Amino acid sequence: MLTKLKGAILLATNNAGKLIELQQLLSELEGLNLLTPKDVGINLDVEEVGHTYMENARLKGEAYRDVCGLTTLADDSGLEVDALGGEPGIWSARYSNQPGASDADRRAFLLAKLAGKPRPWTARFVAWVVVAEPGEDVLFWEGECWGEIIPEERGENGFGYDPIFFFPDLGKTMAELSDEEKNRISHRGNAVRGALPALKDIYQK
Ligand code: ITT
Repeated sequence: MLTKLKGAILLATNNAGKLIELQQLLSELEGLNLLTPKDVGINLDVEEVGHTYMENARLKGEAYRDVCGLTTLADDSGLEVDALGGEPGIWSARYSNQPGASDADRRAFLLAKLAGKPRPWTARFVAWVVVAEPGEDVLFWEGECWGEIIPEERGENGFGYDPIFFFPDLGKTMAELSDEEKNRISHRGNAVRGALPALKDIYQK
C-alpha cells in the first residue's frame, strides 16, 4: 500500500548498488524525497571502527545526520560463510590482500580461501539498517537471507558477492535475480521492510 509522506531522508551510502536497492525499497513511501550524499553535497568516508554491523551502521548514520541535519538511513551489511568461521562478516567490503581491490577481486579472494573445503559452502547475508533522526535515539533493524557460495560466477545483476551467492531452492544466484526479486528476499529488503512502519510514523508526525 502506498503512503503519501512529506519530507526528505538521506540515504547514507557510497555504495552505488546499495543505493539503488534502498531507493527501490523505500519507493513505497510515496512523496518522501530520497536524497543521496551527492544531492546534499556531502562526501564522507566514515571510518568503520565498530566491532559489529550495528555499531558500524550507527557510526555511518550518526555521522551523516550530524553533518546534514536530516533524518538519515544507513546500512551496514556483510556476507558470513560458515566454512570460514563467519568471514568476511563486517570486513566484507575490505576482504582482500591488495589495496584498491574490486568486487571481483574480493570474490576471487573468498573463493581462494574456500578452495579444498568440503561443499556445500553455506552462507548468509546480513544487513543492519539504522534510522538516525536529529535529536532522537537511533533506531535499528536487522535482516538476513541464507544460501551457499558456489565456485563459478553466475549472473550480471546486483553487486559485491551476488554472482557467487546461490539459492538452492531457486536454482539461481543473487546476481541472476531481477532487482525486484532480490529485494523481495534479500537481507537488505528484510531489514528495510522492518523499518517502513517507523519511517511512516516519523514522517506523519
Ligand atoms: P557504505 O558503507 O558506503 O554503505 P560499503 O560497501 O562500504 O558502502 P559496508 O561497509 O556495509 O558497505 O560493506 C558491505 C559489503 O558487503 C559490500 O561492500 C559487499 O561486498 C557486501 N555486501 C553487502 N550486501 C551485499 C549484497 O546485497 N550483495 C552482494 N554483496 C553485498
